[in-house]
Amino acid sequence: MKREDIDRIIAELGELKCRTLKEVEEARVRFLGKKGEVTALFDEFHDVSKEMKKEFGRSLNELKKTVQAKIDELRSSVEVEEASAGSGTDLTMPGDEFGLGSRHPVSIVRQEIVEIFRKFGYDVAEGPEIEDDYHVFEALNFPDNHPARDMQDTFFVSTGHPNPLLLRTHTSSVQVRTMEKMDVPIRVVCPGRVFRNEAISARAHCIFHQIEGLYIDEGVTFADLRQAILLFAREMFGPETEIRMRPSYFPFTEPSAEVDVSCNICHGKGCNICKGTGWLEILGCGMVDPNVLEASGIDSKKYSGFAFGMGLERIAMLKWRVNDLRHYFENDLRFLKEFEAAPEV
Ligand code: 2NL
Repeated sequence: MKREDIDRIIAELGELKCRTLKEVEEARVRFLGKKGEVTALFDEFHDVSKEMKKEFGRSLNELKKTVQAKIDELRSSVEVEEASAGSGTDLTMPGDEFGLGSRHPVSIVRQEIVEIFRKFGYDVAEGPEIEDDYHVFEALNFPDNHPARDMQDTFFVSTGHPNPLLLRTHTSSVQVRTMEKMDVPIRVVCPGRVFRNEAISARAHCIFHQIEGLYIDEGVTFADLRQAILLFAREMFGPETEIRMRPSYFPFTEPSAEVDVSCNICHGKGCNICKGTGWLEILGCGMVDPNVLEASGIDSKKYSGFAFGMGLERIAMLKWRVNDLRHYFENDLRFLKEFEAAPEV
């Protein structure tokens, strides 16, 4: 055994390159295997003279460690390469699906309605979900003893306060804020989330969505209201659509009406969607009560206006015939994926 044998192995080690794990294993066997070059030197060690044993012994142990470290290093770098681009990856495989999501049915309906009213010249206004009694009830002509003002029907955020905060029960509060800020003529639609203290079932939910509209100018009449609603209904449900108005009551409008559209499923013949009547109820509306105009600083002798409101889940139910309200809030992907794939812009 000679010094040169050790130096030769170190030199070979410096040149060593492996491209596959198989080549790494072959290199390990070549140096450290039973018949390997390093193993052979250990065998020759028996014949080394006594005085040289100490020096050669240390060199030999160092050599073995160096070889082992080099093999380990080669193995891990080959493993990294193979994992990224090597034989383990098929670059022709199709990529993972990049899900864009889909629009929620309530968003689809809201955008459709907003676009129709934009064409008619209406602006869109939004406002706070947490409101005060004044903007939700007082300014809208609700009498002090009205049941909606009760804890039973409305969620209060704070109580025992001279001006308690509550979650808005309709988006009319946004229209009140618009009347306070903007000059007449006013044309706005106000879409948004509203809250009522209801037990959750297929037909009721404590959160839902509304869109309300308001038009105030000189000389606005009930005929204008009827025509605006008719044009909207024909844009939304098709050009053949007819409407009918039934007398109703809201504290903030006088007179008030409930609007039905002709059933576009059975075309008036009667089906289980319109329950045999040929008509579907879609919204409530009326002429803005003079008290409501005056409360927001609008001269009710000079100006008049109409307002309307509808529930977006209700319209979505008519459009897609999904008759359990809870589907609209549970965000089950199997439900959401049924709707238009285009993301909201
Ligand atoms: C419905 C009925 C309605 C209004 C909302 C309104 C707002 C102002 C003044 C007067 Cl600031 N009225 N909004 C009027 C009539 C009906 O909603 O069934 N909503 C789901």
